[in-house]
Amino acid sequence: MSRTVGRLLVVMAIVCPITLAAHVGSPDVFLDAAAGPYRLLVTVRPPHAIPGVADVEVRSTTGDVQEIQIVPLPLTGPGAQFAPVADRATRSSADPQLFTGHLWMMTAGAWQVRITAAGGRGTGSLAVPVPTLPQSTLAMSGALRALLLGLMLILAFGFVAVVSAVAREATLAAGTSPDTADRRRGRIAGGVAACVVMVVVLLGNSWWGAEASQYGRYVYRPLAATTTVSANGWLALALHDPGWIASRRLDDFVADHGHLMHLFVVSPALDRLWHLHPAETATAAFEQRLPEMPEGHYELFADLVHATGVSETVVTQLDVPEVHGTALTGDDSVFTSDPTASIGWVHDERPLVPKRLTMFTFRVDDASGQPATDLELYMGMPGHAIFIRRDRQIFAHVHPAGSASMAALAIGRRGLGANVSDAVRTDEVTSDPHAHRAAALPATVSFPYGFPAAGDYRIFVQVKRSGRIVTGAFDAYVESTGG
Ligand SMILES: [Cu+2]
Repeated sequence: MSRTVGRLLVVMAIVCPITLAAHVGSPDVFLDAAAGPYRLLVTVRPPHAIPGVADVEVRSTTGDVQEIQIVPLPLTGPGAQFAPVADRATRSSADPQLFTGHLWMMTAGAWQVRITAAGGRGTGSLAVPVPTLPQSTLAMSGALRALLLGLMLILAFGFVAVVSAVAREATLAAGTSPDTADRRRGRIAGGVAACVVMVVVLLGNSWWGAEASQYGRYVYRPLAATTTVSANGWLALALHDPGWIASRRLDDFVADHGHLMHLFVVSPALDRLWHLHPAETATAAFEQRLPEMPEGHYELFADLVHATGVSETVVTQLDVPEVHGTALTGDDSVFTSDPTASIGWVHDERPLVPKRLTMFTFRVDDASGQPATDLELYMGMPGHAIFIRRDRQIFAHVHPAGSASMAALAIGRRGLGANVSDAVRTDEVTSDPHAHRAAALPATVSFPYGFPAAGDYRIFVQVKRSGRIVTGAFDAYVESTGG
C-alpha cells in the first residue's frame, strides 16, 4: 500500500516541463529613447513564465533624473488608458543614474512598461512595448520535489495512523489495552483512510495534470510557415497558426517601418544575407519575386507585427533550386561576403558578455577613409542591424531606437496621449519610411542591444548611402559569464 501511495505522490509532485524552442531566443527589450527631456537607456526582461516578474533597468544618460516610476499596462485597448499606481524604481547607490525595478506581468500578450522620469527639467513619460510570451512552464527543482514528496508522505501516513488509532483506542477504558476486536476495527478504519488518501491523491493528480496542460496550451508557439518556390522564381510563404491564445490572429498584420513583412534570408554559413519585403496577396499568404541567388539551402526569418503590437519572427527553411532571379528593387537588399570596408565597428576592448545592454556603434567611411557625408534614411531609419548566432537559434532585428518593433513603439506612443515624448530619435520619420532629409545624417549609427546568451554571433549592419543600400558584416564572440 505504502509503495502505491508513494508512486502516486511522485507522479503528483512532478511537473512535466514543456520545452519549446524559443522563437527568436532574444526576448529582452532594449530601448534608447526619450521620456520628455530625458534620454533613457531601458532594458526590460520579460519573465519566462506568465504570470511572472519582469526586471526593469533604466539608465539616464543626462545625469539629472531624480526619480523613475514604472508601471505595467496593456499596450492597447481600454486597459492602456487607465494606469494603476506606479512603482518607484530603486536608485542604485553605486550608480545614481541607474534605476531598477520589478513588475508583475499577469497575462500573455501585448504589454507595455510605462516609465515616468522626474528631475530638474520636469517630468516625461515613455512607453516600452513588452510582448509577454510564456516560453515554458517552470520545472520544479529536485530539492523542492523531494521536500514536497516527504511532506506528503508524512501527511498521508499520519492521517492513516491517526484514523486507525482513533478507531482502535478511542473507546477503551483507562489502563486497558486493545483486544482483537479493537485491533480489527483499527485495521479496517486504517484501510478505509488509506483508500480516502488514494482517492484524494488521484483527484489531485488529475487536477494538477489539467492545470499543467491548460498552461501548456498557453505557452507561446510561434507562427509556422510553409514555403514554396515556383519555376519562375516566386517565393510563396503561407503562414499557419499552430494554436496559441485566441487573440492572435492571422489577418491583423500592420506595417512596420513601411512593410508588412521583413524577410531575412541567410545562408547556413552566414556569408550571404537578403533583406526582402514580400507582399501579402491573401490573408497570411505572402509572395516575393526572388533575386538572383545560388541554388542551396537557406534559413528564413520573417518579422511581422500584429495590430495588438505583438511582433513575431517566423522561422523556416527554404531549398532554392536554380532560379533566374530578378534585380533587387526598392528597399530590398543583399549582402554577399565581399569585404565592405566602408563600415567599421567602433568598440572598446571590453569583452562582450550576455545580458548586458551595449551600444553597438558603427562608422561609415567614404572611399578616402573620411566619415561618410552621404548617408540617408533607409526605411525611415539611419540603420538596421541583425544580430544572429552562428547556430541560428538567436535572431534579433534591431534599430537605433532599440529592439522593440517600430510599429509597437508607435502604438505605445499613441497611448501616452498628451504626454507623448517628442524626442525619440526616429519618431518623426516612422510615419513616412521613405522620407528624405535635406541635412546629411551623421556617419555613425548606434544600436542598443544585449546578447541573450554566449556564443559566436554575426552582426549585419545596413545603411543607405546616396540611394544605395550598403551592408556590413561583423563577427562577435560573446563570453559566458559563468566561466
Ligand atoms: Cu529594420
